[in-house]
Amino acid sequence: MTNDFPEGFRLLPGYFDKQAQEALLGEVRSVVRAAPLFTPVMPRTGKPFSVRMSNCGPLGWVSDVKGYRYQPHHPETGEAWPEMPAVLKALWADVARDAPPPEACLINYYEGKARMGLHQDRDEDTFDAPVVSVSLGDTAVFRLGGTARKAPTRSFRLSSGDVLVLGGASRLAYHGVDRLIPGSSTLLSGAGRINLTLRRVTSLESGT
Ligand code: MD3
Ligand code: FE
Repeated sequence: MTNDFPEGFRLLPGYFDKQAQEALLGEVRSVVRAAPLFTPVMPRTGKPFSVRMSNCGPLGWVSDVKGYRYQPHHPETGEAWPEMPAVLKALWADVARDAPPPEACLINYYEGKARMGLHQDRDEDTFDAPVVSVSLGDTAVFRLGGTARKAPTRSFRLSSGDVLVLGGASRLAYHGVDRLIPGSSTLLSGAGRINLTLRRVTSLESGT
């Protein structure tokens, strides 16, 4: 059936309860104090993203006119990314048991009409490890397709506290965020949504 979830795709609704979401939000706020949100721009065109970003962990994902890449420092402050909070390492250990440790946690901050177009995550040197994502704040209307851009897509909601694990065939699936549902969560002081995406970037064989 074309509309089944791909192999390796796991949605864990409510993985983090309200109290755990509050604690995680505190960790994110302290990361963002040290590594302020920046506005990435599209390679070549310089068109700004509608989502603002930061990172924690040894490597962070950035996008500028030169391209997409992982780097060990913040693009504006030049400082090393803050350490990945223990709770996120524990999440990875729980849901990505067989994979080497995560190297990057991308923090996406959505406000208002922010969205993310359909894309694949393929800036990593290895696709063996899953991608693990955590949603906080307003519910997102999320779109998941197949490994070909033209494959059919399905849409579903990601709510605060939900965890997604994208392993196996789903690791290279096209995906995006169509929109937020304003007022769907009271976790953040204003409206908005935070998504945390944990990734292994280098393969163990190639070293860092
Ligand atoms: C499906 N972020 O940062 S998270 C991204 O909600 C990204 O901010 C979205 O796509 C967000 O690259 C979606 C869920 C997600 C993350 C990675 C995936 C779904 C995925 C990789 C493959 C397939
Ligand atoms: Fe993505």
